[in-house]
Amino acid sequence: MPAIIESITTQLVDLPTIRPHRLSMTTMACQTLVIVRLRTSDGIEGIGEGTTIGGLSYSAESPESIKCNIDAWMAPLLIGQPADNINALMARLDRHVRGNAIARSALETALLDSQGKRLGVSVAELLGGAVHKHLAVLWTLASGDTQKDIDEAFQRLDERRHQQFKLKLGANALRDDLRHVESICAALDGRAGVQVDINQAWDEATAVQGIAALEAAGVALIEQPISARNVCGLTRLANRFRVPMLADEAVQDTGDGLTLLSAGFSGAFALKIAKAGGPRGALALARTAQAGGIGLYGGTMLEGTIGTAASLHAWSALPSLEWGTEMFGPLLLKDDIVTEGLRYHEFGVDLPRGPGLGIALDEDRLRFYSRP
Ligand code: MUC
Ligand code: MG
Repeated sequence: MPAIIESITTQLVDLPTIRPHRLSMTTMACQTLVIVRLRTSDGIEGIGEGTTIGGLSYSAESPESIKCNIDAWMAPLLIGQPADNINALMARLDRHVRGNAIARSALETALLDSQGKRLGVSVAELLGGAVHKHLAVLWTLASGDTQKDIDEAFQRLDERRHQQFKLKLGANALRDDLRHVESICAALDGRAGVQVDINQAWDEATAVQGIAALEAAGVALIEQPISARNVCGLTRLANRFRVPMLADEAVQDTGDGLTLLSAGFSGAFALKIAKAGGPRGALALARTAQAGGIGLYGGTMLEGTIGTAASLHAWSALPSLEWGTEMFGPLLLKDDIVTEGLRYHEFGVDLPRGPGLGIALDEDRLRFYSRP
């Protein structure tokens, strides 16, 4: 008799950030996690996380919509079903639910955690096995102040925590953004790599001007300079410059991957479990990219430890991640809701050991940070 899914509950958890995190479309002082707890008839609890950035400023899902749509529409499709066939359960969701990739990802993570615990294996093992146990992790400098960012970078380098840095552009005038990047590149020259993320803030003409200057300053990678919908524009920029373009908002899942490949895009894809509807969808996109000769980057939606661990299990299953990862979400948060956090050291993070995600909730802190 397979175990049956008996209940699925969701909680909104608000965790303060260690400093304001400034992106082109929002400044975050707090991150909201949607925590999913999925209980089955054999007494196992699987946990998952659905997280976005800045309310509705990153995608069409907000923390509140993730919670509401799981509670009202998605959980009822899963409750009463056998818990051990994740392909069948996700196919059932696919039949009845459009969109809502972040909510799906939270549920798929909880199902994988549950099944891993049931079989006594890690999520990475469920996904075929870990090729890597330690993954490189960059840090985003986004305090909004150039000197603070430089000080923060040197601190991270001295701690041997990060040696690649991402800068967030697009909130300021182009001239000011370029001055900011040039100062940081000059300060870090030879000690660390720098890449930038514009989060769609530029039009193509601004991008041509900006990228020429960024390339000259030694920036290694340019993430989503223009609108996610402008696939032809991103392809033109990738063909025009030597510095590679990283598609983020433009590539959610395999469908987008195929569109970019068909348009002739060359560059790299940012994988995120939240964009692809879960770890399995993100790995499917990775395979599409690999088939098209596109490099991979392990992306974050600035998730807490549960979402970050789920991503790490997925990324660990990939033979190569040419551009490393940005799985630093938990380090941006002042506190955590798990008993033991991830281990960051030697410019990267260790894959947590299973069963399941290898992560346990701290009930007291979860209660403290949960919305009433
Ligand atoms: C994004 O757009 O990539 C990832 C790192 C960071 O600082 O913001 C996120 C979102
Ligand atoms: Mg991005």
